[in-house]
Amino acid sequence: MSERTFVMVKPDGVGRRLIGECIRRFERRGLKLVGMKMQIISQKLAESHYEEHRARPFFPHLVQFITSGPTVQMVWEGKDAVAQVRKMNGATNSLEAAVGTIRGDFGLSLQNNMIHASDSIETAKREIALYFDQNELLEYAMPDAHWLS
Ligand code: 3AN
Repeated sequence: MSERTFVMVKPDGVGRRLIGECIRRFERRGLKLVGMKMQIISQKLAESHYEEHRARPFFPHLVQFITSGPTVQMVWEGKDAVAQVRKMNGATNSLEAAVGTIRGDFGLSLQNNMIHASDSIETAKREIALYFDQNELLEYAMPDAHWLS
């Protein structure tokens, strides 16, 4: 089923010049980019994004890290997009992420793990709304769509 997922290249991914590498992988997979922006996110936005981790001991570090430099926000659309992207990103802890995944190929730690992606369709809806207005998400046709449904 076609769905949308939210993806963010974190400050380590931007700082290591790997934005293009991430985009290239999602494009080649057959996903469609429907929204993209770049920003240093505010403390308030970071806290909202990681709301579910508020009580965890690593929360302050998580917020400090994600606000420490530029990040890239994207919305990718396609068949089973949420699960596809989670699989392509790899396990949260880069050391456990399979080689061939983004984290498995480039990540060095649990925190500096390059990239974030929504873990369910519900989370994707919440995260997309947190970062994008409706008019920033594009609807357009791709010529290869019939191969990818
Ligand atoms: P994912 O990003 O794979 O969905 P989550 O949502 O469990 O993982 O965690 C959000 C982020 O919090 C992770 N990407 C990682 O940067 C950080 N994190 C998760 N667990 C820990 C931990 N035990 N210690 C430090 N940082 C953590």
